[in-house]
Amino acid sequence: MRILVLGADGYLGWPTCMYFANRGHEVMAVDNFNKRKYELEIGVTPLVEIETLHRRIDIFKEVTGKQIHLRVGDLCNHRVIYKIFDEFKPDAVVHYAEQPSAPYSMRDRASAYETQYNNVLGNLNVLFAIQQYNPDCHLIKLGTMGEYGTPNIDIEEGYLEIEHKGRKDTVPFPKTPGSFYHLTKVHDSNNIMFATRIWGLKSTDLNQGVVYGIETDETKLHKGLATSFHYDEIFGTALNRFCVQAVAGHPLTLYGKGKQTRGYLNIIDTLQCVELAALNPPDAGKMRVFNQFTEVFSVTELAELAAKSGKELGLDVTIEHFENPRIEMEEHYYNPVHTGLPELGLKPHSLSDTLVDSMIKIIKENEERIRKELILIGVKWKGGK
Ligand code: USQ
Repeated sequence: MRILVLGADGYLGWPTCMYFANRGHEVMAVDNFNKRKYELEIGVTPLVEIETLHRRIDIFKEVTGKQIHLRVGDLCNHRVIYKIFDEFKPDAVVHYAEQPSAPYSMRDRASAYETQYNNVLGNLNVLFAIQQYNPDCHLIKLGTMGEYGTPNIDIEEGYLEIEHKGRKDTVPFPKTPGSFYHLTKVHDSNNIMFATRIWGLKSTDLNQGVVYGIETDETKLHKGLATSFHYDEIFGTALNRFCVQAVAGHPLTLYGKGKQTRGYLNIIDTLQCVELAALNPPDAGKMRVFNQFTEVFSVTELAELAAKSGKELGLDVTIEHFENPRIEMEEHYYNPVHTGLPELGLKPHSLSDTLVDSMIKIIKENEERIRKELILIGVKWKGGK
């Protein structure tokens, strides 16, 4: 297949490019390096030093003999994505090219604006490119489980059957997202659902949980193929942060009561899920939705797992409750359905099997690069200028 990966320089984008290329697909990588710009703006750095995307593509070619094509450009300029569609003619587009952090989007008005502009309008241009150049091209869009929030009922995969005043219908599942970032994914889902319906497109919305992990089969091939792994308050996700904190001797930062519960998955399962979506395209005309995670944990359970693994390696790990910078439910019902991807063949990796080897040991090897001052930066949900 001809696979276009948008957001190819990111934590998930780069491993996705290598994964598909290594399996014989023709891959084109696209990025405008916004994420690197945001990192410079805030002053954070990933744990492992990351080569430029150009260099990583060269190293991948040297190691595997496979060529990943590269285009640098901003999706918010429709000419960029139109030209790429015209030249590359993708069969599927894997779209990660969005500002990915809830805390970043809650810093202030400018960051909320940047997040909404970049994410929502970039995605809109992708939809128009598909419609203009190849309505048969399958859009695989990374959404988030955070679109649903934490409702007091089971979360279905995208749609809910309801009975109202004696009549029945299937409607999009109600959304109560928790940040301006998560809201962008809701707006994207609405735009994709609409475009799919009116233009007869093929689309899959992958509502992904919180991803953890640092290595994939391809990043292991060469030190220079590493992916961007963050532990700072802005771009680091919960478990990745806890593992780095365990190594750094920083108390694990449970926000509030610590009973916030989410779906989680290993980065290698993200790759499997995206591949399964690509190899099994949906029918045209209705957006398909998968809830993409493999296990559910509260943040306290995560912290306890990280502490246990750290202690097995001789680390002195403590867990502490910190004032919650976010406005979110700290204790709630959580039971999301996630049967679609296992039905397509997903073979999940469990957190307890992968934690020590694939994460804490690698973090330990890079211990001298940990900057403790990035663990708590102080972004609050209360609203800013
Ligand atoms: N949390 C802590 N301590 C920390 C960091 C986080 O208790 O040091 C808590 C948060 O308060 C929250 C939960 O852990 O309740 C998850 O936070 P997170 O930062 O790991 O994840 P989140 O902000 O929701 O965003 C991440 C990714 C985002 C993706 C989302 C999937 O950054 O791109 O969309 O996970 S989901 O959470 O399912 O919406």
